[in-house]
Amino acid sequence: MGFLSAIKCIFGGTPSGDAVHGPEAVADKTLAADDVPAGGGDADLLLRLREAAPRLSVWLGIVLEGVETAGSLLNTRLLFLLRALDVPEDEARTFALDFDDWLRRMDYRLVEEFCSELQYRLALALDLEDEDDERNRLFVKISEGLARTREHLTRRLDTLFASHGELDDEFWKNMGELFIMADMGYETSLALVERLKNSARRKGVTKTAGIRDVLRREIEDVFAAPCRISAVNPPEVLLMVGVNGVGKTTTIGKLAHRARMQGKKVMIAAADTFRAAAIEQLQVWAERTGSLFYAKPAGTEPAAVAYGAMEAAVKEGVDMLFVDTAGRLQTKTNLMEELTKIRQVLGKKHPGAPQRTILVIDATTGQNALSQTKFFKEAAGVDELILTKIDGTAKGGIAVAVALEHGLPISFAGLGENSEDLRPFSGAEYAAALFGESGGGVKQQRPKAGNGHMSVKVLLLVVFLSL
Ligand SMILES: Nc1nc2c(ncn2[C@@H]2O[C@H](COP(=O)(O)OP(=O)(O)OP(=O)(O)O)[C@@H](O)[C@H]2O)c(=O)[nH]1
Ligand SMILES: [Mg+2]
Repeated sequence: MGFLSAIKCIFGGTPSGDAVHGPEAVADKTLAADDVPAGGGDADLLLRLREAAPRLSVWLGIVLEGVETAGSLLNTRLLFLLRALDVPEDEARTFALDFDDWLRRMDYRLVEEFCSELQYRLALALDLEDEDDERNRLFVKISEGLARTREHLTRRLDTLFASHGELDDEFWKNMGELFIMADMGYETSLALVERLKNSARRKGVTKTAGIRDVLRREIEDVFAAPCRISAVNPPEVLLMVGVNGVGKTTTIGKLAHRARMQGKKVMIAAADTFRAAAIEQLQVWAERTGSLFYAKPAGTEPAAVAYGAMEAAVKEGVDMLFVDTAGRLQTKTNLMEELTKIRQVLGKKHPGAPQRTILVIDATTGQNALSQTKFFKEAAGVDELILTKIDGTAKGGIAVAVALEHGLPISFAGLGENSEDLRPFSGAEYAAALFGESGGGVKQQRPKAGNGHMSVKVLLLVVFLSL
């Protein structure tokens, strides 16, 4: 089933269970759109779309010309674009209806307030996230976040290269110091220098002039994600852990949004029972993303919430269950044991759960991120990392240190506070952003995910447009 059909199905279903709250049903609402004949009544607009570069941002730019606010003109143009892409009529309408509903709930009126979200939704729904256009948007954001680290790093690298011609001991010693200053930590810096030395020897590089490229490739390799079996017996359970305020709850909201846009049925569970406000914050995300929500009163034992949520998720037949946990200091043994208990309870109810225990790390954190990873790995068996707040003054080197020291993949990068501000992490792009190169032509590392239903249509259109 395509994403749009799936979303309709999900919205059509009525959730049950005491503590489970479903998304507001939108299927019976009507969309305020001028009626455009299927196949496109506006020949001029269609011609312009055909003649434009086959990129989502370009198409969106064309259909949004003259549209300043949400309303019937926006809906009409959106439907026009989807029809031009040969999206089935009912799926196109459901997409537009869902977006219109989201605009209402968020109280957004102006195009500049929601344009980025619209492009993100279309990219996910049309399976175009790996398109150059989208990758460049991500690269620009990562680049901005890493600007300060890059500035320091490139300036120091330039000075180092200028003052050394040969790759001698003095050069490597200075290189190590440079990494330490870029927040990579002592051990990691030494390890990275060793890797670089070996790599340069293998490639026959003996002069400093050739080392920049070796360095970038080495950093890319540090982030190379191992292949793993991704198929799971649903529901797939994601347990979110980390210290206070790193962005666990927000990241759950963003991941839930992605999953919903890809047609998945999602449940979010509030195992952070420490504060009532934390439960409410999560509930807002559940409502915003159209996910089911599971909670018990504040003060309930977190493992009891995990138990109930797992049961409800199986009963509801959800595809993904996100379990939020309270922020905790990695050195507080009793709180870390609580995580072990949550894991055990989930696994007992649903063999293999949690399939993904995700440690969220704030990219503006310094060396403490290494200790966070160590302790959370021990207590909660971390499978992957998500790096948040890269849009802030990210300490670029810390990601390299954590990946190198703990050998954990970084799956996503958080680039802001909105639901769309989360993108698959790419080591190649990160390395390029760190060393000040352009994002164009950066090799993809991640396999393409998502449904292929609408992408086939897009592919056909692109082929058609290029004839
Ligand atoms: N700039 C930026 N802010 C973010 C990002 N992710 C989260 N935030 C903000 O960081 C703050 C804390 O986020 P939460 O999601 O509440 O963090 P948490 O880890 O759940 O916090 P606790 O539950 O209190 O431990 C909020 O103001 C978020 O909007 C990001 O990628 N970029
Ligand atoms: Mg939280």
